[in-house]
This record gives sequence, structure tokens and C-alpha cells, in this order.
Amino acid sequence: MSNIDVQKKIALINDVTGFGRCSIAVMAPIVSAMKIQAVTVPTAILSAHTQFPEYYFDDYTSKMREYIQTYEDIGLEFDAISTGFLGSEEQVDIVIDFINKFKTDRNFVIVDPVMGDYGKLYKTYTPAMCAKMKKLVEHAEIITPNLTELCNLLDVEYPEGPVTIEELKTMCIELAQRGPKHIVVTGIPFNKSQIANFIYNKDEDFQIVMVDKIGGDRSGTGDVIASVIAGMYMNGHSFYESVKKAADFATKCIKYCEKNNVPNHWGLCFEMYLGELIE
Ligand code: PXL
Repeated sequence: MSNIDVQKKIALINDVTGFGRCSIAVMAPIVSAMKIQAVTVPTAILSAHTQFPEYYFDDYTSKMREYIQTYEDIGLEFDAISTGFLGSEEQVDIVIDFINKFKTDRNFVIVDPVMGDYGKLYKTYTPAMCAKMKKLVEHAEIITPNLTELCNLLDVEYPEGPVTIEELKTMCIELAQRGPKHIVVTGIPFNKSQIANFIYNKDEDFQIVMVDKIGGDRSGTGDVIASVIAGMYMNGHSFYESVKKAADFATKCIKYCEKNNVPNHWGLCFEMYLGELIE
């Protein structure tokens, strides 16, 4: 089917959240601005994301296999497959099955191994989930962990003090041996005013993209970054260029949010700058 379609398609396996700018609500418009067709594969439906004091949550796990079956039946092909927050072991199994069905030598998988932050795993993250996530990462060409997720994927203690370049290199080299060709470790605290994104390209080199630290953490930042990287890479840019564009775009959105006192849990006002993603 893909040869009758001039546009590229990405499968977005992620949650559909009404308010708070995360997951598919962020990723679909971002890749669309980059002229890529977004194909939504919902993992859950929420009225607002989990940082709000109240939200409606409808787990979609039991419906996913039937939903996905359509795409097999109509012979759909994807140019990329992306995954984000996953809520259960079974969901990870479904995603791995999806990859086994739809991965070809003409497409790639990008996994954001959403597991935790600040050295701690999220409450929903059991050791069994961690084990599954390690399996999923083996299928990915690109992964976008933060430092907490990198350490957990490797069973390494979260560093007490600042992480060194040597430590990052060693960890990325080890993780790349399991499959991923491109790794970006996002949001590494560097100093009071800067954040580093550490890039490792397997058997090639490493690079660092520095950004200014502006305000506190904003929900959905990871989803903005992952979708810009996916879109840029699909459109033929290098991994470095993709990460650089993603980091600069996120910074611009965050600056706007800060200037306009947008609450941190309302996510990034990416709508203001979508035009800058159009090539
Ligand atoms: O990527 C952030 C995110 C995605 N999905 C859900 C969330 C969050 C952040 O809290 O709650 C449901």
C-alpha cells in the first residue's frame, strides 16, 4: 500500500490525552507539520494527563490487538513506528508484536522508554515492566532515554553527583550493543543554567547538544522532542540535526510558556511555532 502514497506514515503508539499537551496530542500535529501522516494507535484514553489532580483514564490494552489487526488486513506499511508511555506488561508485548508484524528493512523504530525521572522509576513501573522495556529497546533503531531511564535499562546506579562524559559513553556503548543505532540521553542536568543532550551514534561518534535551562520541568517535553526527532530523521536529516532541531524547538516553546505564565502541567505551547517545522 505504501507505494501508492507519496507521503510518509508514522505509527504513533501512545496515549490519547485530551488536556495537557502530551503524547499523541503533541506528536500527531508535530509530525503533520513536517508533512508526515500520523497513524494513531492508542494505548489509553485520558481526559487529562496524570500530573493533574483528577483525570479520567480508560486503558485500551484489551482493544489494541483488534485495532491493530485492521492495519495488517489492509496491508498498511509504515515508514516509522514510535512508542511512548506504556502502562502494562501486556501492552509492551502488544507493541513488540506490532513491531514484528510491521518492521521491514525500509522503516525504523523509535522508542522513548518512558520509565522514570530524577533517579526514580514511576510508581506504575514494576521490575517486570523494566524487564519488558529492556526487550522493547532491542527492537529500536533510535531511543531517547533520560538519565534515569538509561541507568535503569542497564541496571546501573543513578549517579549521585554530575554524570561524566566517560560514564555516558560507556553506558551508551553498552546499550547500543543490544540494538539501538542512535541514542540521545535527554535532559541531563549540566550546570545551574544548562541542560545537555548526549548523542551516541553506534560505531561512529558522540556529540552534545546544550540548551538553556528555563524554568521548571514541563510535562510533554519528551513527547515534543521525540516527535521532532522522528519527523526530522524520517525526512532524511542526520540524527544530530534531528536532535538539535528538537532541542531548539522545545526551548523556544518553553520560553513562550514562561513568558506567558503557562502552568508547567499544561505542557509546551508548541502550536505557536509549528510553522517553523515546515520545510
Ligand atoms: O509524556 C508525558 C505523559 C504522557 N502520557 C501520560 C502522562 C504523561 C505525563 O505525565 O501522564 C498519560
